[in-house]
Amino acid sequence: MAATNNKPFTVFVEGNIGSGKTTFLEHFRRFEDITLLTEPVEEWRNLGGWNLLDLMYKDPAKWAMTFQAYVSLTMLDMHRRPTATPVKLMERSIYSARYCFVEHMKNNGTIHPAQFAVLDEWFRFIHHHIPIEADLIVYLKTTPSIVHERIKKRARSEEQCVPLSYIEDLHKLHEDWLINRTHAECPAPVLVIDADLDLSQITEEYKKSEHQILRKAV
Ligand code: DCP
Repeated sequence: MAATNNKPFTVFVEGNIGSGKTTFLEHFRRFEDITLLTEPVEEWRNLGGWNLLDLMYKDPAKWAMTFQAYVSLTMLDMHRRPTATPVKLMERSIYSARYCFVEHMKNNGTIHPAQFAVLDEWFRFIHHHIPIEADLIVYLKTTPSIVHERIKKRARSEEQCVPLSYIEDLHKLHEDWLINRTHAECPAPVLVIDADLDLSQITEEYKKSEHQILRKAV
Protein backbone atom coordinates (compact mmCIF):
# COMPACT_ATOMS: atom_id res chain seq x y z
CA MET A 1 0.00 0.00 0.00
CA ALA A 2 1.28 3.43 -0.77
CA ALA A 3 0.34 6.64 0.94
CA THR A 4 -1.53 8.88 -1.48
CA ASN A 5 -0.67 12.02 0.43
CA ASN A 6 1.09 13.01 3.62
CA LYS A 7 -2.01 12.73 5.78
CA PRO A 8 -2.86 9.24 6.95
CA PHE A 9 -6.46 8.02 7.01
CA THR A 10 -7.04 8.44 10.74
CA VAL A 11 -9.42 6.25 12.72
CA PHE A 12 -10.38 6.69 16.39
CA VAL A 13 -11.51 3.51 18.14
CA GLU A 14 -14.02 4.46 20.81
CA GLY A 15 -16.28 2.63 23.26
CA ASN A 16 -16.90 2.03 26.93
CA ILE A 17 -14.26 0.75 29.36
CA GLY A 18 -13.75 -2.95 28.55
CA SER A 19 -15.44 -2.76 25.12
CA GLY A 20 -12.43 -4.36 23.40
CA LYS A 21 -10.67 -1.35 21.91
CA THR A 22 -7.21 -2.86 22.41
CA THR A 23 -8.36 -6.20 20.90
CA PHE A 24 -9.80 -4.33 17.92
CA LEU A 25 -6.48 -2.56 17.33
CA GLU A 26 -4.57 -5.84 17.68
CA HIS A 27 -6.81 -7.37 14.98
CA PHE A 28 -5.32 -4.88 12.51
CA ARG A 29 -1.73 -5.70 13.40
CA ARG A 30 -1.75 -8.37 10.64
CA PHE A 31 -2.06 -5.72 7.93
CA GLU A 32 0.88 -3.85 6.52
CA ASP A 33 1.26 -0.13 6.62
CA ILE A 34 -1.03 0.62 9.53
CA THR A 35 0.20 2.53 12.53
CA LEU A 36 -1.48 1.34 15.73
CA LEU A 37 -1.47 3.73 18.66
CA THR A 38 -2.80 1.99 21.75
CA GLU A 39 -3.88 4.09 24.68
CA PRO A 40 -1.01 5.10 26.96
CA VAL A 41 -2.55 3.51 30.08
CA GLU A 42 0.92 2.46 31.22
CA GLU A 43 2.02 6.10 31.18
CA TRP A 44 -1.01 6.97 33.31
CA ARG A 45 0.03 4.23 35.73
CA ASN A 46 3.60 5.42 35.98
CA LEU A 47 4.40 9.10 35.69
CA GLY A 48 7.72 9.49 37.46
CA GLY A 49 6.71 6.58 39.69
CA TRP A 50 3.18 7.91 40.39
CA ASN A 51 0.15 5.84 39.41
CA LEU A 52 -2.27 8.60 38.40
CA LEU A 53 -4.98 6.11 37.38
CA ASP A 54 -4.92 4.59 40.84
CA LEU A 55 -4.85 7.97 42.58
CA MET A 56 -7.85 9.06 40.50
CA TYR A 57 -9.94 5.98 41.39
CA LYS A 58 -8.96 6.08 45.07
CA ASP A 59 -9.59 9.80 45.60
CA PRO A 60 -11.44 11.26 42.60
CA ALA A 61 -12.24 14.58 44.29
CA LYS A 62 -8.53 15.24 44.71
CA TRP A 63 -7.03 13.62 41.60
CA ALA A 64 -9.61 13.55 38.75
CA MET A 65 -8.55 16.93 37.39
CA THR A 66 -4.84 16.07 37.49
CA PHE A 67 -5.52 12.73 35.85
CA GLN A 68 -7.61 14.20 33.02
CA ALA A 69 -5.07 16.96 32.42
CA TYR A 70 -2.42 14.29 31.91
CA VAL A 71 -4.74 12.16 29.73
CA SER A 72 -5.27 15.21 27.48
CA LEU A 73 -1.52 15.68 27.11
CA THR A 74 -0.89 12.03 26.22
CA MET A 75 -3.82 12.05 23.77
CA LEU A 76 -2.56 15.20 22.11
CA ASP A 77 0.84 13.54 21.75
CA MET A 78 -0.86 10.62 19.94
CA HIS A 79 -2.88 12.94 17.70
CA ARG A 80 0.23 14.87 16.72
CA ARG A 81 2.59 11.92 16.29
CA PRO A 82 3.95 11.86 12.72
CA THR A 83 2.80 8.76 10.86
CA ALA A 84 4.55 7.41 7.77
CA THR A 85 1.86 4.82 6.94
CA PRO A 86 -1.36 5.49 4.97
CA VAL A 87 -3.56 4.46 7.91
CA LYS A 88 -3.40 5.46 11.57
CA LEU A 89 -5.57 3.65 14.13
CA MET A 90 -5.81 5.33 17.52
CA GLU A 91 -7.37 4.08 20.74
CA ARG A 92 -9.64 6.88 21.97
CA SER A 93 -9.10 10.61 21.41
CA ILE A 94 -9.21 13.97 23.18
CA TYR A 95 -12.90 13.99 22.23
CA SER A 96 -13.93 10.98 24.34
CA ALA A 97 -11.75 12.30 27.15
CA ARG A 98 -13.75 15.54 27.08
CA TYR A 99 -17.26 14.38 26.12
CA CYS A 100 -17.37 11.16 28.13
CA PHE A 101 -14.96 11.22 31.07
CA VAL A 102 -14.64 14.94 31.87
CA GLU A 103 -18.35 15.40 31.13
CA HIS A 104 -19.14 12.69 33.67
CA MET A 105 -16.88 14.27 36.29
CA LYS A 106 -18.63 17.60 35.77
CA ASN A 107 -22.14 16.08 35.86
CA ASN A 108 -21.68 14.15 39.07
CA GLY A 109 -19.70 16.86 40.85
CA THR A 110 -16.39 14.96 41.05
CA ILE A 111 -14.62 18.06 39.82
CA HIS A 112 -15.37 21.63 40.86
CA PRO A 113 -17.01 23.80 38.15
CA ALA A 114 -13.82 25.88 38.10
CA GLN A 115 -11.74 22.77 37.44
CA PHE A 116 -14.13 21.80 34.68
CA ALA A 117 -13.80 25.30 33.19
CA VAL A 118 -10.00 24.93 33.01
CA LEU A 119 -10.18 21.48 31.36
CA ASP A 120 -12.82 22.74 28.95
CA GLU A 121 -10.72 25.77 27.98
CA TRP A 122 -7.75 23.50 27.29
CA PHE A 123 -9.97 21.29 25.13
CA ARG A 124 -11.40 24.25 23.20
CA PHE A 125 -7.96 25.73 22.62
CA ILE A 126 -6.64 22.42 21.28
CA HIS A 127 -9.73 21.84 19.16
CA HIS A 128 -9.60 25.29 17.56
CA HIS A 129 -5.85 25.83 17.19
CA ILE A 130 -4.18 22.46 16.76
CA PRO A 131 -5.03 20.37 13.70
CA ILE A 132 -6.44 16.99 14.78
CA GLU A 133 -6.97 14.62 11.87
CA ALA A 134 -10.06 12.39 12.02
CA ASP A 135 -11.57 10.45 9.12
CA LEU A 136 -13.58 7.71 10.81
CA ILE A 137 -14.72 6.77 14.30
CA VAL A 138 -15.23 3.09 15.03
CA TYR A 139 -17.70 2.86 17.93
CA LEU A 140 -17.53 -0.45 19.77
CA LYS A 141 -21.06 -0.43 21.12
CA THR A 142 -21.70 -2.58 24.17
CA THR A 143 -24.26 -3.35 26.86
CA PRO A 144 -23.10 -1.94 30.23
CA SER A 145 -23.75 -5.14 32.22
CA ILE A 146 -21.64 -7.15 29.76
CA VAL A 147 -18.61 -4.87 29.89
CA HIS A 148 -18.96 -4.59 33.67
CA GLU A 149 -18.54 -8.38 33.89
CA ARG A 150 -15.48 -8.17 31.60
CA ILE A 151 -13.94 -5.46 33.75
CA LYS A 152 -14.40 -7.60 36.86
CA LYS A 153 -12.86 -10.60 35.10
CA ARG A 154 -9.80 -8.81 33.75
CA ALA A 155 -9.19 -7.50 37.27
CA ARG A 156 -7.08 -4.43 36.51
CA SER A 157 -6.23 -3.53 40.09
CA GLU A 158 -7.27 0.15 39.85
CA GLU A 159 -10.74 -0.73 38.48
CA GLN A 160 -11.89 -3.13 41.19
CA CYS A 161 -14.28 -0.62 42.72
CA VAL A 162 -15.88 0.50 39.42
CA PRO A 163 -19.68 0.22 39.92
CA LEU A 164 -22.14 -0.73 37.18
CA SER A 165 -23.74 2.72 37.49
CA TYR A 166 -20.48 4.36 36.33
CA ILE A 167 -20.34 2.09 33.27
CA GLU A 168 -24.01 2.89 32.54
CA ASP A 169 -23.31 6.62 32.77
CA LEU A 170 -20.30 6.30 30.45
CA HIS A 171 -22.40 4.27 28.01
CA LYS A 172 -24.99 7.02 27.86
CA LEU A 173 -22.29 9.66 27.33
CA HIS A 174 -20.78 7.68 24.44
CA GLU A 175 -24.28 7.30 22.93
CA ASP A 176 -25.00 11.01 23.36
CA TRP A 177 -21.73 11.97 21.69
CA LEU A 178 -21.61 9.42 18.85
CA ILE A 179 -25.26 8.49 18.15
CA ASN A 180 -27.53 11.24 19.51
CA ARG A 181 -25.00 13.96 18.58
CA THR A 182 -25.67 16.22 21.54
CA HIS A 183 -22.25 17.88 21.22
CA ALA A 184 -21.25 20.09 18.35
CA GLU A 185 -18.07 18.19 17.63
CA CYS A 186 -18.31 14.69 16.31
CA PRO A 187 -15.22 14.98 14.13
CA ALA A 188 -15.83 12.12 11.67
CA PRO A 189 -18.45 9.64 10.42
CA VAL A 190 -19.23 6.88 12.91
CA LEU A 191 -19.12 3.15 12.16
CA VAL A 192 -20.99 1.20 14.85
CA ILE A 193 -19.82 -2.33 15.70
CA ASP A 194 -21.59 -4.81 17.99
CA ALA A 195 -18.91 -5.38 20.61
CA ASP A 196 -21.03 -7.46 23.01
CA LEU A 197 -19.90 -10.66 21.28
CA ASP A 198 -17.27 -12.68 23.09
CA LEU A 199 -13.74 -13.17 21.81
CA SER A 200 -14.55 -16.36 19.84
CA GLN A 201 -17.12 -14.53 17.69
CA ILE A 202 -15.85 -10.99 17.61
CA THR A 203 -13.32 -11.49 14.79
CA GLU A 204 -16.16 -11.86 12.28
CA GLU A 205 -17.64 -8.61 13.54
CA TYR A 206 -14.28 -6.83 13.34
CA LYS A 207 -13.84 -8.05 9.75
CA LYS A 208 -16.88 -6.03 8.73
CA SER A 209 -14.88 -2.87 9.37
CA GLU A 210 -11.76 -3.96 7.46
CA HIS A 211 -13.07 -2.77 4.13
CA GLN A 212 -13.87 0.71 5.38
CA ILE A 213 -10.53 1.09 7.07
CA LEU A 214 -8.25 -0.57 4.52
CA ARG A 215 -9.77 0.67 1.26
CA LYS A 216 -8.77 4.16 2.26
CA ALA A 217 -5.17 3.07 2.29
CA VAL A 218 -4.75 1.93 -1.33
N1 DCP B 1 -10.00 6.55 31.69
C1 DCP B 1 -10.42 7.71 32.30
N2 DCP B 1 -10.47 8.87 31.57
C2 DCP B 1 -10.15 8.88 30.26
C3 DCP B 1 -9.77 7.70 29.62
C4 DCP B 1 -9.71 6.53 30.37
O1 DCP B 1 -10.72 7.71 33.50
N3 DCP B 1 -10.21 10.04 29.59
C5 DCP B 1 -9.85 5.33 32.51
C6 DCP B 1 -10.98 4.35 32.43
C7 DCP B 1 -10.29 3.02 32.61
C8 DCP B 1 -8.90 3.23 32.04
O2 DCP B 1 -8.69 4.65 32.06
O3 DCP B 1 -10.18 2.70 33.98
C9 DCP B 1 -8.73 2.72 30.63
O4 DCP B 1 -9.97 2.93 29.99
P1 DCP B 1 -10.27 2.75 28.46
O5 DCP B 1 -11.71 2.47 28.26
O6 DCP B 1 -9.77 3.94 27.73
O7 DCP B 1 -9.38 1.50 28.05
P2 DCP B 1 -9.66 -0.05 28.27
O8 DCP B 1 -8.33 -0.67 28.56
O9 DCP B 1 -10.76 -0.30 29.22
O10 DCP B 1 -10.13 -0.42 26.82
P3 DCP B 1 -10.60 -1.80 26.21
O11 DCP B 1 -10.89 -2.77 27.32
O12 DCP B 1 -11.81 -1.43 25.41
O13 DCP B 1 -9.45 -2.26 25.35
